[in-house]
Amino acid sequence: MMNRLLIVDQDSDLREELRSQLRMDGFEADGCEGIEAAKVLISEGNYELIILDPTSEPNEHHFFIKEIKQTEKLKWVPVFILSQSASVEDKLFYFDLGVDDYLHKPFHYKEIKAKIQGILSRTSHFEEMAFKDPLTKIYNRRFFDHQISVLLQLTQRHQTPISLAFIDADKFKSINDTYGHHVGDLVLMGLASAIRTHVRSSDLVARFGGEEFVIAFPNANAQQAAVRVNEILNYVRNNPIAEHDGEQRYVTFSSGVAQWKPGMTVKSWIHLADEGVYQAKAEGRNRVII
Ligand code: GH3
Ligand code: MG
Ligand code: MG
Ligand code: MG
Repeated sequence: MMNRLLIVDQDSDLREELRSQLRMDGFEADGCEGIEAAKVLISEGNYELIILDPTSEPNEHHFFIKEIKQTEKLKWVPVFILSQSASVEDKLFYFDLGVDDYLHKPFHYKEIKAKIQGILSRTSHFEEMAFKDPLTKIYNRRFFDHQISVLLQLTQRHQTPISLAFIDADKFKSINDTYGHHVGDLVLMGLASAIRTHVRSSDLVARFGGEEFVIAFPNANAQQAAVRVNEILNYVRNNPIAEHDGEQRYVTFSSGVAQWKPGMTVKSWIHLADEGVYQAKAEGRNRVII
């Protein structure tokens, strides 16, 4: 996957030159002249790094950087200053604001490229540590809690539906008790990967805890989401998702699906989906309830 960068610089020649060099190195970059355009791009895009030259409007840029660092959705996005000033005071000032790196003009392309690669690899290492579940390699609850509010904001802005599926593996304790915890782990890994391969990249999948997973389906009403969850259930029901000692293991799950409705909190929304899980368990498991 290519990395998406945003270059905010008044100098359009430099911007275009840098964009085309970065593109040849596999970094996809957008460019714009000033803060107003940057705000529009940021609200619609998902940038992994923002490169800024603050020299033309220093005060506006200070505010802008503070705003980025205080916004829940953006505070983890690294900010790289590309300045016309080589003064140590300026550098320290920006590092104090929370920027991640600083380079002054004129610069060598190889140097900015090396710094960008360093930032992005530290970011991805950090994200892996903070937001991924080590067993299943999918997002953890912390990431889900963060990202679900971002998705809800988008939903409200675009007035599109969004649905949530809560998934709880059936009789998981007996898998552990019968075959051992290690096999239970393999089944969880297989279930997570089956879920992930059946959803779209715009859907949000996370391990909520233990043998429980959640999927948020943007742009789907409850019926549409339930169809998708049933596809996953059909798959895991009919295909072995783990193998050990030459034996194949299957699993089923119970799921509740709930569409977000105005006025709901994330908590009440999850609770509604979880009620579907209870009902599915009560009705015999291995099913999806809206
Ligand atoms: P139900 O169909 O009612 O959901 O039954 P269940 O056995 O799945 O439900 P219960 O909540 O009683 O048990 C969940 C089990 O999942 C218990 C716990 O040991 C197991 N589990 C949770 N996390 C892990 C894990 O990371 N690895 C393994 N192997 N087991 C886990
Ligand atoms: Mg459970
Ligand atoms: Mg349970
Ligand atoms: Mg269970």
